[in-house]
Amino acid sequence: MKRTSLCLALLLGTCIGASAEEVTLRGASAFAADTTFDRPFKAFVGWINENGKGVLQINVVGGPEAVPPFEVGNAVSSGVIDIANVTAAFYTNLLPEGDALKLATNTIQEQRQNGCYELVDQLHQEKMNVKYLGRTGDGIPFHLYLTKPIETADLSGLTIRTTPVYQAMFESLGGNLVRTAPGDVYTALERGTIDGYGWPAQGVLDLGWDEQTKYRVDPGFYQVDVDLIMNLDTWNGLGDAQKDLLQRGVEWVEAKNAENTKANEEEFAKQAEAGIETITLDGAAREKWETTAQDAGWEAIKAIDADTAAKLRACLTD
Ligand code: 173
Repeated sequence: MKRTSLCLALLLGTCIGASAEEVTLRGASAFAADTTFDRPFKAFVGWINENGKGVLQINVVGGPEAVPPFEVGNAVSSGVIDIANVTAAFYTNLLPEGDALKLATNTIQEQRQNGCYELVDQLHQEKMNVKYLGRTGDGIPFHLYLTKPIETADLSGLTIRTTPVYQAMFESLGGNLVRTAPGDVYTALERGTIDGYGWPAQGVLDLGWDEQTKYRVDPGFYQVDVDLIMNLDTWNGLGDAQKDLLQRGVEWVEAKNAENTKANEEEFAKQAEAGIETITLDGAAREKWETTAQDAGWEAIKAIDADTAAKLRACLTD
């Protein structure tokens, strides 16, 4: 009997590794369904569910309404959720160094070549019991959006919504900062409790924030990291075919990062149509803006762990 089922399994090609049976992972996204930073995850889940029949499926249990964005890291770390779509800025409580991912100037494909992916994966495994699968968002910078104009790289007198992404930079430029999840930005703008917010080049219109936004400050800075992370115990319990499927799915969705430069341009055109004016910092103001972004960003990582900061800088900016 046993031999027959083993042969059958071999014929069907599903008998590799510990978990030959189809596994269903519980997934969650830190970004609201059908908004910019959820779309690559949705595509990834679709790819897995299409190509992983009989091997592995992902059931997305929800977005920020199900798991608050700043809790997603904890949920994956503890195994409440198996796999998630989340930026490292939302789990700095578990992996403060993860904030360096935004400082990458190269692509995830380059990071897979130069060993950076392994380093980032190792940090996730050791510090938060998480397998780092990969990243979307390459090629999308962050910007400051405002309801009041600025003339130079000076944010004093302004209250700005932040996350760890913008914290060090905006603080160095004199801003008053309030940290909120994306879901609280609209109301904060409407009530006038903030004068602006940090957000990537893409997504403002999706969220309806254009109604409350007057200016985008250029240039952008840093690079979005929206990471696919997985509970390490769940990962370790998978068979080779399941791991291979996930890795192929991740690389498939990462290849789409190349579309982001064009998408940024399209988004800027839509922002302009929606009445968002561009404030372009030039000359000394631009220099200060860009230098502060880099210096304050890396100083913050160095203050967490100088050795890790040096290693990450070497491979994220080579
Ligand atoms: O502004 C944010 O909420 C934030 O940190 C972020 C990071 C990556 C993608 C989108 C938003």
